Amino acid sequence: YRFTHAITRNPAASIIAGLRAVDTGTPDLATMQAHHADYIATLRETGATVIELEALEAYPDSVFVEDTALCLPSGAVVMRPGAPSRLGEAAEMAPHLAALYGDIRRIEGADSFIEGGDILMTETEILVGRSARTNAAGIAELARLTADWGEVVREVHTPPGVLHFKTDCSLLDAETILSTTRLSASGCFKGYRLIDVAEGEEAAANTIRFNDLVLMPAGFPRTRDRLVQAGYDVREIGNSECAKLDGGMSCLSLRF
Ligand code: CIR
Repeated sequence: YRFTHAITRNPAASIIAGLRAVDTGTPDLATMQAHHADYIATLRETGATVIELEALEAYPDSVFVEDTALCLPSGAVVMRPGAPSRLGEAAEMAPHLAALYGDIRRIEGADSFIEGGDILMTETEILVGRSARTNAAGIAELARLTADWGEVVREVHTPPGVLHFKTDCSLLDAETILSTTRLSASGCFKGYRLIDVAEGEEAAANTIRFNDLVLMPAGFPRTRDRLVQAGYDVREIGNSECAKLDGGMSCLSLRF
């Protein structure tokens, strides 16, 4: 949760065609841009360098850069998104990561699918949730690709009907995870200290701990109070437009 860099991508006008599980209305580009600018300014406030990539009109969901790659201490791995319309986004990210990291590795198996939103990195392990976007072959390939970097990959499950594993959880510090109860009930966080989001505020589970701050979506006061009481320096960022596309705080950046 200590980072010197983040990569973001500006939202494209094509965002109105972004994927969504349930249609709750068309996202408004100007509002999304304002929220996105606030998000980037907050990351920068911690002293981190934020690399802002240009909007990609051909990929409506490309603002959600997290799904395209995994940035680890030893190198970066380019993902293979399970959403067909998002497959090309990973290739767009690859050259930027190659420029920053030198060597990069790629998930390549024709049957392997994995999106960054399903991956929660802690200090000791990489948890990857199987979901509609991430399959066992993708997880196994990630484990193979990162074993010589000393990474330990553990396969877990994203709750049914939930887009990504990290839709429902976030790492708050070395031993603490914020989670929905529908996810923590599976027992996958044994050994970690857990903070549950308040009932009815499940959409608050996708936050990011970024250096000294916790960025969380605005509008979830009971969960915010729990985090403040636990001692975290919380910043609320507007997320109304990304939420229409099942996106949140973690989706909007790659952090390393
Ligand atoms: C999608 O369905 O792929 C996008 N509309 C939302 C992606 C959110 N990404 C994330 O949680 N990491």
